[in-house]
Amino acid sequence: MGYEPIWLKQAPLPAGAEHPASIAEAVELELSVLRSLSEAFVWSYLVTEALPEEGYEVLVGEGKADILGGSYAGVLYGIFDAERQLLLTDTVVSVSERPASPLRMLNHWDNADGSIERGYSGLSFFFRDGVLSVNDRTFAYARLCASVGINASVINNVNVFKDATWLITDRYLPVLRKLAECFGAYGIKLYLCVNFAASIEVGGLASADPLEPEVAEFWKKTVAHIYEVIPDFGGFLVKADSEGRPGPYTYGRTQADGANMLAKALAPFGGKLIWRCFVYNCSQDWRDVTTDRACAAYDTFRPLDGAFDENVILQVKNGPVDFQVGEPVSPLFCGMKNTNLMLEVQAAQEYTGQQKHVCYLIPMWKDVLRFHTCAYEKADRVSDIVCGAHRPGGNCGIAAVINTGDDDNWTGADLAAANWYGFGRLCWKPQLSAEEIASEWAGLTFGTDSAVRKILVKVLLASYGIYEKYTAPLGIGWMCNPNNHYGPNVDGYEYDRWGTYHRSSCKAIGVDRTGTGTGYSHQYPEALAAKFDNPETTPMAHMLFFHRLPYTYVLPNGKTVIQHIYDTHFEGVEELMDLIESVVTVQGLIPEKEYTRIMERFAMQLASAKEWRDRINTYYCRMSGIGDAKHRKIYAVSEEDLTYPEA
Ligand code: GCW
Repeated sequence: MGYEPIWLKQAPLPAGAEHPASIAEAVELELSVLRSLSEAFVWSYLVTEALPEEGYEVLVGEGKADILGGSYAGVLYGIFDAERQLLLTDTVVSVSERPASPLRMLNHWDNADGSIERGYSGLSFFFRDGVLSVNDRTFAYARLCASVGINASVINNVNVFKDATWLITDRYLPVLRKLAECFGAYGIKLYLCVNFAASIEVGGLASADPLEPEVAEFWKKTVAHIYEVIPDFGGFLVKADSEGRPGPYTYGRTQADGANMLAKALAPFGGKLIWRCFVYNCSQDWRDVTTDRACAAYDTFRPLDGAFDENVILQVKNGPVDFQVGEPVSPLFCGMKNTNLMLEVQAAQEYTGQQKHVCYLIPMWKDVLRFHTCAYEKADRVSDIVCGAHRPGGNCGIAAVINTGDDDNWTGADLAAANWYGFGRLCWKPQLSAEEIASEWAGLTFGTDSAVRKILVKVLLASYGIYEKYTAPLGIGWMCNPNNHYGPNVDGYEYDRWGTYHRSSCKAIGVDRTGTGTGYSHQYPEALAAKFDNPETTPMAHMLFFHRLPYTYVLPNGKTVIQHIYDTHFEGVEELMDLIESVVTVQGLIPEKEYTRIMERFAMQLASAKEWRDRINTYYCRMSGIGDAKHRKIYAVSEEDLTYPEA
């Protein structure tokens, strides 16, 4: 399978160019691209200690432009900035930049057999049938990543099985070294996910107890050997005690015991240990209404605040449950002041339409990043916390479960590449608006024709809101088909073990997570707890996440819950149809291949959106017995079952 240069297509490498063997070579190569884009300037560069390591300045003078970087990586980022400027504006102005987030990381959920967990863009381009390869595509990937400032990549799934458990051994280390060199040429560090039970599965020990000296010794030796082969190896990412994966709990140890043991093996080499907070009971009894999965991560980790080694970073999903379309921000960002934190978002659209639906996620991620945690007097936003405002030292950042695969266009849907592009840009500069990012991406990918660009930006910006409207209402989440998580199924998870319930009855819907309910809201600082305890001050997007409300409850927008459900579901589909109609006008203005692919996806999205609308509306109409005030088509069995609100 081939691959397209997507947002770098207007900045191709010189024909026949060799892969750079070092970052200095990548800088030279990229400089030649810059020269081919503009002869109006004499281009030169300089690495200077006067700038922060990854920072850069583009200094434009009479007929010349100098690119200064705090390192070769800084210079490289400066060159990509200049390329972007030239492609979007035809000229270059002076800029001075440094990245906001120290770690700007991609998490691939690629399995060694080549499949991708929650992958919607084909198979892995790293692995196939247990074999890892480094090839043209890997270099193209590294270049795309560097062009948006990504500096770290975890190439394998957090669920580490079978062959992947052996990545830390000589079976894979020689080829991993090649991969690390390819990445290194673009300023990217290689990280691996490890199996917490590797001391048993690979090491032949009887235990994976983190306090067992033999186990610690196994990891010390393993890590020392990795660094012998790959001197600039980044470190490990670990999913432990979660969804069946092994972890310290098996031995009665804490999450800190597990993380610190691995961190100590990495510390002498400057390696980082990233430990996920996605720990919850996935064998809940649905009859048990007192256990609330939303509370799990905070309940587990908050008591351990301050107990982690300096090179440990806890990686926290943006919301307390699992990448639903509109979750509140995880309270761990408020409560872990003595621990290094990293934010995890999901660009792979597991619950947001699986790259069949357009869903530009930058607006949602921006909401997370600018959320006030109320945990500090100043600099209390999530972005401040994950960018190191309170814990300098560089052990923090932002990671995205990425949406790439071996499809020609990398992300299955052409428009989904905006999430990959935008993720990198947002990590670099969280102040960029969702619109600026969309506009950059559209201009780079499809050229600066203003009609095309305007429409694509409009589509991207509207997409998240539309998706939110026609799927599960008011932030309640789930209601999707079990396992594959695509399409509507209101009760798909209702009587299952995953802790994800809506508990709809004929009178009310939602879970009471206030202080008098499951108590989840009180994991936040007082000001936020008070806000979320009151439906009048709870954001509409999270209303049914925090509250159990009667269908007749009047929301802050003046509508009853049931009417709001009907209205948003009809509107979502209508707005989608309008959007599709507007995209028809770019036919002939963008390449036919891309246009056809985009339209094929829209057809799938529209069919699915209608299914969502009709299932949700019908379910709640039948359940509540309340008809739509506007008498639109809902599939209630009999009109006699329904009452109608006064007009
Ligand atoms: O939501 C779940 C996904 C799993 C994933 C898990 C996680 C990698 O459905 O596929 O496993 O989250 O984040 O670990």
